[in-house]
Amino acid sequence: MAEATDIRKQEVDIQDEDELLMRMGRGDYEAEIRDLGLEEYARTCDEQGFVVIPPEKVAPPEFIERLRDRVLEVAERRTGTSFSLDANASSGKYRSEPQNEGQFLLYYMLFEGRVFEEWLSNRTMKAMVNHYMRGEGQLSSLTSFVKWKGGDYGETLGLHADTPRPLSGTLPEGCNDVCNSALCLTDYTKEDGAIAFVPGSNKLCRMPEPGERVDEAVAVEAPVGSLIFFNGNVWHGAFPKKTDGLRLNLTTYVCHQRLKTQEQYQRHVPREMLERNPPEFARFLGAGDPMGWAEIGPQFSRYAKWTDETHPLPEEILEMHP
Ligand SMILES: O=C(O)CCC(=O)C(=O)O
Ligand SMILES: [Fe+2]
Repeated sequence: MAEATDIRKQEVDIQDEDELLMRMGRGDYEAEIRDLGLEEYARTCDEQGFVVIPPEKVAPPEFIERLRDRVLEVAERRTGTSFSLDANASSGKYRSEPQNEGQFLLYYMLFEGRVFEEWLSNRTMKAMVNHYMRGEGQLSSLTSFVKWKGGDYGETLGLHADTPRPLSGTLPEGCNDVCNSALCLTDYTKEDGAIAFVPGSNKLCRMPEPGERVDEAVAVEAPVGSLIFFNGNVWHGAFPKKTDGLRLNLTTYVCHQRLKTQEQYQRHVPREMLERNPPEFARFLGAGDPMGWAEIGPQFSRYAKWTDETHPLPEEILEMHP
């Protein structure tokens, strides 16, 4: 280990250190945290496993409105029913799982409008992701939880940790296999079915037993436009929604690039979407990852052409995309 570090050091002397470290996935991601004034939020998230980043540090209100309108349109199309923020809803003809009373999830939102692509370049969200993933995170799923009066996970509040785990329920210690965030598209209050967290449970590195520490769960109350960011090991669920109207979010679930994603991205991201977004977007979607091949096989030589991930994808990779 010491030897490897020494070799790197020699290279560092003759090349630009930042660039070299960045290429090795060890960029100074904390500089971005500092630039955005997020140090305190990152520290809090490390300690208690979750943090609320206020709207003014996340996105302008017009952006949030545009996003929310689009989510409501998608909900209407997929369910065949109408939606308004202050009315309760129904799943209509929508049959996705899980089928809970008072709630459903809208999946695969990236392909539902440009506003979702724009979200994936949000500096605050990406800085927090990179705080945990050091440039090695990829989008696992982009979903929207739609909850209305009656939405309820029962007495356990549905407490769980998001990190994929073996049957034993033990979780890796670094807490950087996955991280997650809920962008609030409506106000979150306890009565409105706020997300619930057990502060510090991220340090236990295991799943909760049913009902364990449910009395310590706190409701995260946050105004619309807030970003609730949380790491993969923290125990969370939600309080029952007791009020009329909708609780809406956009949930950006990220995993380390060595893991399987929940939703299908990689080669399934259309070429034109890659061309109109920055190179980091392609990386975040695993578009430069040779895995997941069909009969044509791995095509490693094409993928090896993208050695500098700050550059746009080369033609050899773009032509692999529909
Ligand atoms: O807000 C909820 O209902 C639970 C959210 C959750 O478990 C998640 O986003 O991973
Ligand atoms: Fe979760």
